[in-house]
Amino acid sequence: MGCRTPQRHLLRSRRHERLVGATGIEASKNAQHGSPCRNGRDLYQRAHCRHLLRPSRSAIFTGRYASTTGVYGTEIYFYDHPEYRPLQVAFKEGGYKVYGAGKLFHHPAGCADLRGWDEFYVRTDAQKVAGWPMDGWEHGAPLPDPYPHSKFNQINKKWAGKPFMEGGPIPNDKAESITDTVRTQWACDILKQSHREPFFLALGLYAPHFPNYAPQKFFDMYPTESIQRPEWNAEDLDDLSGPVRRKYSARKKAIHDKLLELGIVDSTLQAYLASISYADSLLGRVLDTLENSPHADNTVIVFWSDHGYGHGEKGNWGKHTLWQRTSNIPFLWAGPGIAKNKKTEYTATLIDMYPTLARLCDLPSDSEHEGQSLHFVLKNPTQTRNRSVFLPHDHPGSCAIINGDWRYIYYKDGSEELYDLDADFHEWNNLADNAEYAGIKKKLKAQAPATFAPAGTSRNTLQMVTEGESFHWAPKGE
Ligand SMILES: [Ca+2]
Repeated sequence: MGCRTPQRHLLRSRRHERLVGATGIEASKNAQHGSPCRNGRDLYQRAHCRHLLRPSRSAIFTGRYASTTGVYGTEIYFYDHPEYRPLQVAFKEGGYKVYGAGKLFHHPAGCADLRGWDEFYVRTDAQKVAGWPMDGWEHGAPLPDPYPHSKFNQINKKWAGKPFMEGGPIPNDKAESITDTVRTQWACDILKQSHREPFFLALGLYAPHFPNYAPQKFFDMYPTESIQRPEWNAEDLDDLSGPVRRKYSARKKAIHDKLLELGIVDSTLQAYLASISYADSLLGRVLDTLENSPHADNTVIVFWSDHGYGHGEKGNWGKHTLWQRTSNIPFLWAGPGIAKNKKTEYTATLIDMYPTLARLCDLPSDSEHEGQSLHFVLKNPTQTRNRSVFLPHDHPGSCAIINGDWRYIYYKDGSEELYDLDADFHEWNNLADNAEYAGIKKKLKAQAPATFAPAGTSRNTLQMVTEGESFHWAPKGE
């Protein structure tokens, strides 16, 4: 490590990649069962991706960073920026039939961008007149017994169905009634059809995500006594700035320490792993259906997650941070013109998906996209170039800049962090104050957006207005 010059650091290989980047923990059972890099089917191009958080769905569908759209949280891009052409509309205008189902957008009512879809599936007609919520566990979906299932929530006298830290098994005989299964089967039925026109099919699985409910058989794959916990460093927060240290010390006390006290760390991890394997089984169902369909040889597949997840690292359980555990995701491609059984070291981001699909599927171009088409690296994974990508925080002015193994974080209060993930995969050693890396820090910071768009219109100032099977947003009181 010591022999490298700072100049070389900005483009170098990453040696500590893991199989399933989103988990934050090694999910070895998944590989046996059929992970996103499925057994016997490792035909994906794999790219690192380090982007996102809540606004990632808006970023995917608009091809723009939060610093441009103003969607740092739960703002609605199609309210503030109706002029943006979302991905599904680009497919529609490109001559495709367009189908969608599941958690593609933020899941509460009023967040689905209904433009462009020939069919957007929800399970009940009641959802269509209620603003198209894409909840996974409402409207009659099976729930675990007891409910809530997690001790964390059972002792919470204010439990109101909020799913944070919740998880548990669903009886196997109800597996086909779980929302993700129902939506997957709908997508498979679309794939089985003969299509006279080209088609775009998007399926958003809720799992893995709190509540981590999944069929019992997937829990059985991960006995709690065999759970491998992530590596935690008790002194990890010590080298962070005061505000960041205080925030995550408080969060650790409220959540991480409570899980340890209740003795439910392993069962919480078990539920997460079970949900991953459940989602993986549904992915397998889609791939099997596609392979047995007339569309097997001329379909581009992209598999992604909109965020990763922390499991006690830096005291954090969840997302909403600028650290790599919450933004490192699986990003896998397959199809005509894409190299098979390869991975790449290229630094990619989810906003690359839209321009990549536009290139591969001959869609109308959009010069305002801030990502770039990955077609060249999908064809030849060794064609990496020096590149920085940007990860927004949940407010303007704070962000992470990622380039290869380097991650530079700055907060709007002036706090800084710098990590070398090649030497320090866990991001335990904050190098921001180390003069040796001042040049690296400066180069990365120069890649940050010059300005941040103000946050978009707050949902608190808007009301959703339903009209038959559609809806729109309007200022409250109008
Ligand atoms: Ca540290």
